[in-house]
Amino acid sequence: MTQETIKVEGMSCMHCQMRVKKAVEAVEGVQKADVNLQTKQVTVDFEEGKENLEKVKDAVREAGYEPI
Ligand SMILES: [Cu+2]
Repeated sequence: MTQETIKVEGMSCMHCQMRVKKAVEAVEGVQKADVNLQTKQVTVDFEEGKENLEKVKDAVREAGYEPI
């Protein structure tokens, strides 16, 4: 398992937090996503060999938030 962390702008409440979590966890190769509303950090656990941060960022954008 490989862990990566990105920052996401635009989340303001628990609803946003859940939306981002669900969007990221729907990406192929993602085992788990932890979204921290305070630090704006999204910690993503990938299956070995299936790391794809670009797809994660696309999913975040599609959900209506801004990955940085
Ligand atoms: Cu919200």
